[in-house]
Amino acid sequence: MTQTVRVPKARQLVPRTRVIHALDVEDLDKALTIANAIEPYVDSIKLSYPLILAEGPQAIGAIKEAVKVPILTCFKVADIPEISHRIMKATLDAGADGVTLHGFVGRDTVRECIKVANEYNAQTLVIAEMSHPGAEEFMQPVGEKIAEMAKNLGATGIVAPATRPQRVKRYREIIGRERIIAAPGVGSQGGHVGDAILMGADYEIIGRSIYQAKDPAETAKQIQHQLRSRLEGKRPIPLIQYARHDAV
Ligand code: NUP
Repeated sequence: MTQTVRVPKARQLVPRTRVIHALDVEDLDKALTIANAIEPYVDSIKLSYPLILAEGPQAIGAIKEAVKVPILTCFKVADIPEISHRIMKATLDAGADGVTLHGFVGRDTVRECIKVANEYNAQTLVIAEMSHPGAEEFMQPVGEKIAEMAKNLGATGIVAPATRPQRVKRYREIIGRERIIAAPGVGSQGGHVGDAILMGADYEIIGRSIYQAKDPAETAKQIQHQLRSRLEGKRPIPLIQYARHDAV
């Protein structure tokens, strides 16, 4: 008799606070404390190499158990399709609800990653253009093609730089209204709270400004207030309502 494998259903990203917290600490206890404290002010918690290399992949499940928001992993998958397939499966089996992956490796890898993610109902964010200055060197010239590919392959969305809000605007034009844009680079990297969302992003990814703060929960709360007052009277929020995304 064949055994039925139960695939866990992934939690879905819902734009409520419009903030994804990049919880890049290296200690699980600290991560759990911060995750619990900041949960009311974020739509998702994103985990990456700093925590997972220090604490192992079971840290994904541990954080997930402690909160109700979806857990994204940011391993920026960028391998040949066969290995990317295995990375994706291991990540999703560990409890991730969504992942980031690189687009520059080409459509065979991206297609494979999306295929695996879809089996878990998990979200895929394809990195079109990174937020650091060096991304202008090689990534920016191909970013728009990557975004187009991500759209055509049915990715949940893309990652675009909050450090360059005009680029976010351009990416929104390319991917249309039914794909997510998550924009890192707010705070420590110089991006201002709200700029990327006003240019058409759905979420701003914020890490150090929150987890390195003396009081991460209070800081996340203040960021939420700041974001709300910047968006007040401007274009509201659910992603399907992006009828226009001209500059505000
Ligand atoms: O282009 C990217 N830029 C970026 O900073 C793509 C990313 N995934 N990130 C991640 O976002 C980065 O790895 C970190 O987890 C987070 C930004 O954190 P911070 O600069 O707000 O501390």
